[in-house]
Amino acid sequence: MEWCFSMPKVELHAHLNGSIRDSTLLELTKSLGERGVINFSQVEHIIMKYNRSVKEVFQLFDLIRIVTTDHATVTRITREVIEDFASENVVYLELRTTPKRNDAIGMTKSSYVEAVLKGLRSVTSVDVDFIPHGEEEEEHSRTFLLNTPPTGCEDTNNYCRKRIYVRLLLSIDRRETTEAAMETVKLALQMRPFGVVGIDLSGNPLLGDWNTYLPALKFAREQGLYITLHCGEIPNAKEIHQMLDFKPQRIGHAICFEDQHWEILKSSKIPVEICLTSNIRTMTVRSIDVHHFDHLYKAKHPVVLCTDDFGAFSTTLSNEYNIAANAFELGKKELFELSRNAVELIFAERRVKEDLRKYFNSVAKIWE
Ligand code: 6MZ
Repeated sequence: MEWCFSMPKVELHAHLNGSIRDSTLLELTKSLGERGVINFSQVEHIIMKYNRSVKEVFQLFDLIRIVTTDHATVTRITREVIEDFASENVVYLELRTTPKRNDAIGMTKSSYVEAVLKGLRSVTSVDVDFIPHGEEEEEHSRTFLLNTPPTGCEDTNNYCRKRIYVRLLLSIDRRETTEAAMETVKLALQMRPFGVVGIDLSGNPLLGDWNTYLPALKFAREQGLYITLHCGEIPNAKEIHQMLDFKPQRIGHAICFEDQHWEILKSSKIPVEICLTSNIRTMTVRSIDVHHFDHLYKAKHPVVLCTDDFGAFSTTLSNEYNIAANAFELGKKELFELSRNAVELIFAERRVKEDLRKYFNSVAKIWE
């Protein structure tokens, strides 16, 4: 576990509101209870439950939505999530979140994203790079990570400060209409100068229809945004086919696939974001020893280990690597290569990728 913790890591599938610290979620929920907005005793069991079915997970998300949707809270949880990932040596984080409207407090999708950006700017304990770099920048200026402190350096003085790249994906919720999905894509385009690199499709897989989001996803792609889709969380052969035909740059989960889907996936080489704990906890995969990570990894298909919702599933990215190490008998070198290969799957601009490659090369000897 120590290796998994100290190894530099890349997180590509993390939902902001699923990654709230337990302590923060309890504090916010209690405070709303005290103010009479919610009945704490009625929702406490949803928060405290350990194994949740897919349905119960989305009940929790509905509760989180009530608890967190105000500007100050969005800013706070963004800051905490970044601090938490940086503290376990995540050096590149692609954080996704669904822009939300809350008319009662004057929140628009745009002001929601502004609150996230405020959270990014408000991190003081680690150095955060979230503004994209122009092609014209000098090559030598892209050494953000090379100045990262050595493993084990714990002081919080300037020399030992951790560094993390953060880029954002805006999520379309499966409950949304075509117009609402389009609004999110337009917002993502506006926010590109502030580190928004792509679009995610997520939300309760039991709801919604692919054709509703397709126009917005096509538009996003035409405009050069990257796309990742939650795909195959429940058995839905037709939709899985449609999603793979769309050829997104990445997909999340890929659980309820049939032979025909594996064939298309492998020939199209679409990378898969794998969330082991999430899949086991939601019982969409029966047990770790039958998890599809194993066959994708052995087939050398591009995969990346991710947390999904580290708050909702009480995990960390280091823990996900540790689980993979134990379940699939991966050694230190294999874990490091798995982490390093994720750099090739990021959506950030070329210079970030180059800096990450250089950084992983510079620390590789420790793991070889
Ligand atoms: C599908 C998921 C998810 O966007 O409010 N979300 N969607 N499958 C999953 N796997 C279990 N985990 C999280 O973060 C929370 C939202 O992300 C989506 C859901 O829409 C959830 O409400 P944001 O920051």
